[in-house]
Amino acid sequence: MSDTITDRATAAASGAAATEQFRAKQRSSTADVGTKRVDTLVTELLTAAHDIIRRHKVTYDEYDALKSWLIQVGEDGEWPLFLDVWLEHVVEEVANENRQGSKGTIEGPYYIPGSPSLPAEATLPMREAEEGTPLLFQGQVRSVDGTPLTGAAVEIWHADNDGYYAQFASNLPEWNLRGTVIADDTGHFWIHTIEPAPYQIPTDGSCGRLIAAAGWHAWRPAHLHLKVSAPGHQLITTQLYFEGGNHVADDIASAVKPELILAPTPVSDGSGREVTYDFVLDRA
Ligand code: MBD
Ligand code: FE
Repeated sequence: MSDTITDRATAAASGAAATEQFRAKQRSSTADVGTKRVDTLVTELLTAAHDIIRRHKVTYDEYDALKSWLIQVGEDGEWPLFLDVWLEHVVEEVANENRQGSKGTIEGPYYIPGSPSLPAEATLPMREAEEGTPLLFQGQVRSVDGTPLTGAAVEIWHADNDGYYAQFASNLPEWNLRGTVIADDTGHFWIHTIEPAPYQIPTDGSCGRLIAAAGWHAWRPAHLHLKVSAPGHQLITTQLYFEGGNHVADDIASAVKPELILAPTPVSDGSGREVTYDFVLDRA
């Protein structure tokens, strides 16, 4: 499988697309971070680095290895991947620590806004013979007080049965396995899709080189990405995983939480699996 990944989702190709996407959707510009805040955060970051260099007696060879690796991360376009895999989970933890409703987790580098709008019961855009176990993902969107949220939007995006994301790998239709499902009057939705495969960080780029150099593995467990929103409520960015799947217990991106693990059951007519998961949104 890793050979196929290298062919169809090279670090340079997926990295360039992720960098371009980030520039288009960036939450705010750097100008919004005040001088005092930059001073505090960057001083503390540098002080931590100085301390590590002293404690581990970092050599000039190691310093040059770092410098050349950092240059390469930018050339590969892998800053979005690097940051979302190794830092975003703590930013998400801090951002959402006071939420009462459903847990969220990281967005990752492969979200694209504006996916096709679909009715409350819908099949995600997919190829004619899309491979993978059929999955019916259904549920209800409610407010923290239990009120069903009429017309809530459930944006979903996920990898295919080979671990590829549309618009970040070649040979996939533009919106493959991406859609915005509008829940019905009672906040319910029924999404027909296929189960995604685990995701491997490209092995041919800087992140892959770091993983190999450190002796780590390169895998994220299979997951559905979601953004769930409704008027007057806080949007939830989350991911859902599959009980018993590979790397659920050792996600390279540290983004699994116990509340986010689905346990789908076989559909009685043998046509795949189904699972129910409800979203509870905090008030804005
Ligand atoms: C992914 O699919 C992903 O969700 C994250 C967070 C990082 C890399 C690839
Ligand atoms: Fe992902």
